[in-house]
Amino acid sequence: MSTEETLILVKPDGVARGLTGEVLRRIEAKGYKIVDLRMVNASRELLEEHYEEHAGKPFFGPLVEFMASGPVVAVRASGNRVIEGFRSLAGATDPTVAAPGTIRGDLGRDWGAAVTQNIVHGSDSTLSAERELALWFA
Ligand code: DAT
Ligand code: MG
Repeated sequence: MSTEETLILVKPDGVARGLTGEVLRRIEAKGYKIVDLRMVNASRELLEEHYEEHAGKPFFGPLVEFMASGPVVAVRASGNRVIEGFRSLAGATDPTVAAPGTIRGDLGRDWGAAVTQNIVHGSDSTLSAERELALWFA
C-alpha cells in the first residue's frame, strides 16, 4: 500500500474550453480522492519554478506565457499510485497521438500553437509531486 498525493493542473486551455468538470469527473471516476482544489492566476515566477526542468528549451518561454494566459485549476489528489495513475489517465504529451480513452487523446488536438496545449499537467514522480504541491498549495 502506498497512498500518495499528486499535483494535477487543468491548464488554461482546459479551463477556457469548459473541461474542468470533465477532468475532475475522470479523476473521481477512477477512484482518486480530490483533497484540495484552487483556481489560480499563476505568476511567471511560479510557472518558471514549476517547469524548471525545461528551462533553456526552445518551448520554455511559450510554455510559461501559455500557462500565464488564463486561470488554471490546481488539484491535490490522493490515492494508491495516483502519480502513475493520473499520468496514465492524462495520456501522452502530444494530444494528436495520445491514446483515445485518455484525457489528452479524447479532448485534445494540435491547434498549431508554438507550445503544446494539452489540457492537463500531472506530477511525474514522488519527488516532483512533493515539490510541485509545495509550490501550488503553499
Ligand atoms: P508532460 O506535460 O507530459 O509531463 P513535459 O514535462 O515533457 O510533458 O513538458 C511540459 C509541457 O511542455 C508539455 O505538457 C507541453 C509542453 N511541451 C513539451 N514538449 C514540447 C515541445 N517539443 N514543443 C512544444 N511544447 C512542448
Ligand atoms: Mg512533465
